[in-house]
Amino acid sequence: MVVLSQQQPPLDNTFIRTCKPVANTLTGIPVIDMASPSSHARLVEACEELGFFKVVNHGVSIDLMARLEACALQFFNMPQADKNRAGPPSPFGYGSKRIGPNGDVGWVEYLLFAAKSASIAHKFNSIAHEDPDTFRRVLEEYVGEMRRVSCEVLERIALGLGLARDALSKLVESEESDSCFRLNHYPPCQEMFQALSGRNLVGFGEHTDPQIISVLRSNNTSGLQIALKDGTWALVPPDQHSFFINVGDSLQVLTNGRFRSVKHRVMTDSRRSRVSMIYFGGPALTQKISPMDSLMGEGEESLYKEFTWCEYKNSVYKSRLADNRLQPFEIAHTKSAAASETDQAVARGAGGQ
Ligand SMILES: O=C(O)CCC(=O)C(=O)O
Repeated sequence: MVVLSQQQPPLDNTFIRTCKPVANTLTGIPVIDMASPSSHARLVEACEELGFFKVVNHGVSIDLMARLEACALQFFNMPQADKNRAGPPSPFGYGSKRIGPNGDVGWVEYLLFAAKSASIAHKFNSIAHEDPDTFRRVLEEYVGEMRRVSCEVLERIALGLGLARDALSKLVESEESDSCFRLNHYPPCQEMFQALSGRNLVGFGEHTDPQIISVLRSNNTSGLQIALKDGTWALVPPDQHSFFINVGDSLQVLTNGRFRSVKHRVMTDSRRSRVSMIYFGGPALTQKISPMDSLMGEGEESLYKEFTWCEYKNSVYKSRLADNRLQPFEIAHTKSAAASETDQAVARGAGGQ
């Protein structure tokens, strides 16, 4: 009798990154009701504490979200060779498992677009789809809505900070704004379940978003996690009718570190595919980014050197996802002589000398 081996074929682990499962579910996510005019202070608090919040009553039609998700799935369900025609993502287009040019990998495939009509139309010349015109129209409509939502959120944040209403939104609203849009698909990983030995498969590794603000919507499959202030990870329960907003690195710099650019990552669900759509609101390439004078307290020192968005983008492009990408722009402050003399005196006092 011939006994067939029950062993699974070895996994090609080039694209496999795993993590310990996280038990902590984020409860008490700040929920901002866009229909209520009194959300400014809560928004500022959410940006300071978590760098992350949820937006409801945003005015975006659920039907539009569902139509874009359906178009995206039609694309991702096509044969690999057809999808590859829209790649590589250099930087825009279709990508699979490789994220960026520096060796980051994840269990994800994606379509990345510049958030401008002309650029979207151009990209659609290489996108194979059963109804490319509908896909393009729905995508453009959705991206327009994301620009509106991100500007409305930024207006409220600005008011909450005591700035002019358009002080932040104008950076994203400008014709030259360098925003982009990403459709991610995380196929389920059921066939690998055993080989993962209880660990989670990384879909998108930990990172912060470099832009000003990101507006994320996913289907009802879980997977998103954010890092809390103490460095621990928390699961974000999905909500397909709402948007999750991330503070990006540029907004952290504009507020001189008062707001927190939130570190996040995505784990693959073993049974259900996750589809997410993210609008990354970025400024114009020539826009200078540095802490805003009007937000600096008396005597407060800038924590960052000034850079243009183009300089920061180029620097990010050379880094790995998990790097602290603001680090090359941080200013190390030594305490003033007077302050350190006071410290020394306090220390002497504490030592009883
Ligand atoms: O898929 C998600 O929910 C988040 C993905 C993400 O962080 C990204 O595309 O930058």
